[in-house]
Amino acid sequence: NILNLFLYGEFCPHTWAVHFPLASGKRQSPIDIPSGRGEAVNFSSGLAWTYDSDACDRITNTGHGWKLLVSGNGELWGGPLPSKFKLEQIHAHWGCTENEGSEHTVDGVAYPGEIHLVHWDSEKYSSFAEAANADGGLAVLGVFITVGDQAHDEIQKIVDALELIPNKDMTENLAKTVDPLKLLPESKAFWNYEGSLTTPPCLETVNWIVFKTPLTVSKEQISAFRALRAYAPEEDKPGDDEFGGQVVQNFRPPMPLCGRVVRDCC
Ligand code: GRE
Ligand code: ZN
Repeated sequence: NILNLFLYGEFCPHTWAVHFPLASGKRQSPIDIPSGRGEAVNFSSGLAWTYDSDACDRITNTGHGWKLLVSGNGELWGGPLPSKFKLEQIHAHWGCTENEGSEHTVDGVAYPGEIHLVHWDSEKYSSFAEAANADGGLAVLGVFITVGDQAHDEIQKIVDALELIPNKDMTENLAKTVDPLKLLPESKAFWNYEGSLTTPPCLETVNWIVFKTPLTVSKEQISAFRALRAYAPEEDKPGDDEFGGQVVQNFRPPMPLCGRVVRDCC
């Protein structure tokens, strides 16, 4: 299975289109956001959300990063969204150094990382899989990660769990549940555009909402992300892999805008 290969090593983003033709489509994500040139819009209702404070209680190593599984309720609506969207999972992207790691960039500049809160239209569709294949079926909140002096309390709950899931396909209960609300930045201002999943199969079904304000984590916290292993315990450590089998980099670079409009919301 192609999706079992490490997507950022030998089978890197540049080659995805060989197996997933959509990867060279015209509404791919991420993009480089032109910050001053967005189309200013005021939606009839503001973007809103409600999340159970203990919504995330399990974490898994996907082989290309960590993913929080959701068993509580999470709903997102308003702003650019036509109906109610349900929280499915939360994951993140990061890089080898603090000069790279986010998927979206702003005026050509990357942040050290980016968190994705993935939601699906549960009013129109009956499953995540069905929604992921339907135009506008998904809504993803993107939150940039910046590195500062302060460790982030909610991110620390994730960091503490990473040593329990060192290898691909390992899943564990979180000792302390994660509150999705606490992974969102202080300001609600965001950019909005129509794009895709940033990993194969790169389906062009995502309504992207990227917050302008980043979340601050410590250097130690983002370093802990890079210690995850991209291989399963029963597999030998991939010796010829340039990354030594660690998930030190798991972001896709910006894709062409192809005339798409980026909306600027506050
Ligand atoms: C990803 O794998 O990175 C991803 C998803 C779903 C939506 C957006 C996204 O799995 O970036
Ligand atoms: Zn993602």
